[in-house]
Amino acid sequence: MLIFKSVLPAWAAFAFFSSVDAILQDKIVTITRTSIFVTCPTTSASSLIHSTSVPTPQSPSSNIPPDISGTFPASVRQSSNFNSGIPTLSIPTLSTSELGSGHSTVSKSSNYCENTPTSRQCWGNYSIDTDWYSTVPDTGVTREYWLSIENTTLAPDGYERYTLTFNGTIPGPAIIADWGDNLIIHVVNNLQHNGTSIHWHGLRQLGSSEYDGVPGVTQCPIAPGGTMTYRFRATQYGSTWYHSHFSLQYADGLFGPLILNGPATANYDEDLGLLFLSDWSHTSAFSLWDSARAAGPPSLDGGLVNGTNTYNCSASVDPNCVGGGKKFETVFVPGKRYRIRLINVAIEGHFQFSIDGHNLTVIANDLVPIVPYETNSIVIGEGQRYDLIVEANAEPGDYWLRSGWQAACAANQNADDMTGIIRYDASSTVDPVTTSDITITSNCADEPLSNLVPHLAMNVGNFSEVTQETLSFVFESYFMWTINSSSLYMNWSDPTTLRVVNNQSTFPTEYNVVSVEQTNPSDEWTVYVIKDESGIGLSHPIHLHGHDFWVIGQAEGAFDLATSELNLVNPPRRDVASLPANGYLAIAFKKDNPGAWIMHCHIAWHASEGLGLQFVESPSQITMALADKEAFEDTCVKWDAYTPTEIYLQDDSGV
Ligand SMILES: [Cu+2]
Repeated sequence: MLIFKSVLPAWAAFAFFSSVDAILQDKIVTITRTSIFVTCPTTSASSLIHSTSVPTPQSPSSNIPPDISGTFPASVRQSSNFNSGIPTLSIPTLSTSELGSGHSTVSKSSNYCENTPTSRQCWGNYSIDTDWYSTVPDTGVTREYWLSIENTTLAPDGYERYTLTFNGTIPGPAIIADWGDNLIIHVVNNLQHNGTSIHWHGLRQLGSSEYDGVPGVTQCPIAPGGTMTYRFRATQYGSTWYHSHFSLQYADGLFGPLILNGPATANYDEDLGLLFLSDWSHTSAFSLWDSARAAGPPSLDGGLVNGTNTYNCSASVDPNCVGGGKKFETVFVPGKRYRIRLINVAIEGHFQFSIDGHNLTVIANDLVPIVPYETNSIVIGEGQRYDLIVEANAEPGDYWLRSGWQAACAANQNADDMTGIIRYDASSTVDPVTTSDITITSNCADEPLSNLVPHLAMNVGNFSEVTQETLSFVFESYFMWTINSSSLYMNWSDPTTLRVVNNQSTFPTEYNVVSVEQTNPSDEWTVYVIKDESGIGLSHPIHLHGHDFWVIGQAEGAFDLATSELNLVNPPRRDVASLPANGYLAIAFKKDNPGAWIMHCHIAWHASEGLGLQFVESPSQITMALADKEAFEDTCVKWDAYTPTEIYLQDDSGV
């Protein structure tokens, strides 16, 4: 269903670029593609949406190394102890051997409660009421995954093009873990002429900031042919994704689902996994980059729903328009309640998602469970997630599922065709005839803040000042966004984190470093207001790494510290929120996670155009275990050894 055939067994040369310094796609790397996953068989998400792209979990005893000859050193191939080298987090835990659902070795507390379709608020000895910022189940489970980054010719919508993939598919394979598990993820860069770096979106990386995956911030890129092993703990739960944070790579297909099982604020019968909404181009994002930054982002060719769609090739003489694309489809059983983990991974585009004839119950925003609310459509910006419950309570039939492209936010050439199909009869093959009564809004805003009420109520604590940052732009030979007059540009060879652990306290201006120093460990917060004074008239989905932030203000118009209203009482809490056009976004976060954390716009073009800054938080407390530091430095040594032979030089912010 979702694995696309690799159309060309051997590669032809592609010529995408007009300038010699652009980053170009790699030549084919011959790989016998076998995706191997080694997990404990405990996950409760059925991930039906990914059923054909997720290999059957293997037991640890069948720890088969990936079939990529020579890629993994013997020590990795033969490792049977997945706990070795895992960072130890100073998080209080309630017990030393507790798990969520499906485990038999749990020491059960008097509050023990099984997570079932009628008790989704339960999670063993924990629950939806547990404060996950301070308490994490000690599952004792480590899950190990291998991701191979490859360039592959695919035709996701029936138009064949060069793509970048994890293990050959778009989206990549699902990484699934339980709340509290340790994760070890080996990333192999099988590209020949590009570095890479993988980010685990929304994860707090408490005590493991060096595995946040941002090139130039938390690591050097992984050189071609190289491997990097990311090690961190799932201290949160919910729906998120992993993606390349290297330049524009995720726009060419480098993204995949990351599901962390845990409790929920409403009951459901079946977990359908991540549902990816995206726009999609028929050429590489890198081939569009020069014109995008010189003349503005292009109108892309169409969109995908979970990596698939149909593009009309009937009248085309373009040899790449091969046809054969498919609509995303899933089948509902009448009366069942389905959990859909919705995500927007567009390069540039907002969606107003809906399913004809069905209501949506919203139970989480990003990695934060919320008080459930019901709606007939939901607005979702780039990088955001909403967990939805959909009850199969309509008259049995075929129904359109609509991404709901918001044309006022960005242009697209097939905006009305970003659809999938919900069927009640698996044997049906007809297109639905249903219509939508949704009016697509034009303001590119987030869901109303009043709808997004965190279930675990938390107020903003002590802060001493409100820092204001100004978003604007400069246009020299091309367009660059600026924050406080500086456009972000990261030196891939000189990552912030390495500077910090080597006790360097100064940073280049273009690193856009904002210092955050914790002086009172008990309860100290920082408040930032980003004001759009660019006059461009676009809203920006602002994403912060390393923290959930409290959305304390979000409005059009000028910010005035004396008169603008800031809500400090259980405001929405998440990791991406919209900065309204010509308006402001005010956020607060607790100074509780030492690290170098980038905050950037999640419109891919804008991040490449320098719309970002980085918080260097409590640098004296950023520590790295010796093995992690050695691995860090090894990645940099290999990157530095590669760069003299680099063909495609950095020509954007780097992130
Ligand atoms: Cu932006």
